[in-house]
Amino acid sequence: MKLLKFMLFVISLLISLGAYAELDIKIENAWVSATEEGHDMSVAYMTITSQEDLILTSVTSPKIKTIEMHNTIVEKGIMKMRMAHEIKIDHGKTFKFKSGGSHLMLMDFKGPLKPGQKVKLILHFKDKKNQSFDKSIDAVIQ
Ligand SMILES: [Cu+2]
Repeated sequence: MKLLKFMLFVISLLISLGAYAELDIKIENAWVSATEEGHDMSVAYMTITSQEDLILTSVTSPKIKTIEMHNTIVEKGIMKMRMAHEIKIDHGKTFKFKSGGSHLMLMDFKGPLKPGQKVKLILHFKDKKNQSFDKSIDAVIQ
């Protein structure tokens, strides 16, 4: 009986540790700009908060063929977009993909992105130990 109780305790501890690990990274306010029929380019925004330093290496989606990470820079007074091969997420800070700043460009997709529907986005990260992991989210089209 004591052994059983101990095992249950270990199991509950493992479950709570798992839940804690899940909470280390928060992805919030993910949304995709709606498009009309015939258009195959859009943009996605979100905020990412992590308790660990991370590198976002890419973003993919089953529905969207190409997703690029872009930074916006100003060169001689002109706003330009530059593709980023990775984006650093510093621990304890909130990183924002936002209008006029870093953003995700969605390209090569079929059909309109209708307001109210969702697009599954998979964020691919690397941690400090160079270990890869993914995080799936549903971005709302609006
Ligand atoms: Cu762009």
